[in-house]
Amino acid sequence: MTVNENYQMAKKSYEKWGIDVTDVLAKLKKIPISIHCWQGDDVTGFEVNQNELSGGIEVTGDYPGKATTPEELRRDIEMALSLIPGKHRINLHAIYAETDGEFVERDQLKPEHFKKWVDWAKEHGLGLDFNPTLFSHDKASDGLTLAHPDPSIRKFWIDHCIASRKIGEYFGKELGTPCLTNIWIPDGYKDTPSDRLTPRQRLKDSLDEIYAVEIDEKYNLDAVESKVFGIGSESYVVGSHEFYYGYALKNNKLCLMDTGHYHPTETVSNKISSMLLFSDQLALHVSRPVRWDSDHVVTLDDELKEIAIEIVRNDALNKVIIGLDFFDASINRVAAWTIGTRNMLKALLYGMLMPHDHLKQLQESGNFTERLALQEELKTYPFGAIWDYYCEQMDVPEQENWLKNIKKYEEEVLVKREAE
Ligand code: RNT
Ligand code: ZN
Repeated sequence: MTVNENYQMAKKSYEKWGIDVTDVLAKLKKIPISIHCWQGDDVTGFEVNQNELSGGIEVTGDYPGKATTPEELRRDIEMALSLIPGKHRINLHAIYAETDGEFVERDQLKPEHFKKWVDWAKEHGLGLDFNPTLFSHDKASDGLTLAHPDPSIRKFWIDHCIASRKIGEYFGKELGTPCLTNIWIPDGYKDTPSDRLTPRQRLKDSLDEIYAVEIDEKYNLDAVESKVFGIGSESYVVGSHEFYYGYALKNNKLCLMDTGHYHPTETVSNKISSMLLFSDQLALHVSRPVRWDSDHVVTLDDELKEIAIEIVRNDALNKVIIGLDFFDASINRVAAWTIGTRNMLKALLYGMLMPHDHLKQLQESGNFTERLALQEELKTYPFGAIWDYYCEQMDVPEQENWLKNIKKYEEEVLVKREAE
């Protein structure tokens, strides 16, 4: 049986429930995923005075072929994009600036340092998102940045964040699609604080200063990302969920939820509906925490599906900005992007192939037996056949066939990098 024959059969199963599969695929095509550039080089970046990765995040593994120049990184992203169906976005960090070998402090970064990224994004029809980098720097070596007691250190990071928002504005203007500029800071304490309020008061004041600079939302959207703990900030994180949720609501900013940033049994899927009642838009860093915020490559697990289902059934595809955040150096990095992004898309497709109105109705009428029965039976519907057809239509390899391309790329490009 061909991919198309399988598809035609599978389609009938969904049509039984009134699902217009052709329409679903047309919709899926329009969902952009913001793919993080930092999977390609283990969050290293291209700064002239490179610092070790800090901020309580960790990349483990030593797989050959890590990108060490902007050209290599872009080439690797292009490779991954050729295996991922759809048009997507690339998410950059300030440490990916290109300064022609000159040292430029982070508070001095300008749009021109990202011109090559913009030219490349234009060439490939990609949107760009951005993040100031408030880690891997000597002014962040004690684990405090925007909440630092020293006003000069705080000022440095405030200026860096303002510079970053201007870079975001530049991306938005050049590419005709608003850039999401997301602030995440590592600030926190290893041990029990004697004062939880003062650092949070300082963070609030720093954010107020950063956002006092007005930038048109047509070009740049601001997000804030919370966390529950990090390595070295096990007992207290200044920018907790409550902190940023409050801040975002009051100041009309986007709350960004990273799926690795909550207690192990707390799920982001269960937060989306509540938050959407009070905010027009939300943002996500889809990751996979394994026992801790380990940033494993995203797999098609129950929580990923549940997140996608929530976005789809609440008609929130235009309200939830989906970004990825994982970094694994123990496997082929280009494959990591491919696997994680394809999984995010698969989860969305899975969520779109469900009779949500009917399922909602079953719940409203108290028919929990049928609700459970149907939810379970749908799990073994021929979803894979629809996915394969979608890949074929979008001109990317279906099933595991993309692995051949990766292997070839590894032999011809990645392995050779090591030898140089
Ligand atoms: C860290 C946050 C943050 C980073 C990136 C590199 O815990 O998740 O989003 O992973 O900014
Ligand atoms: Zn994140």
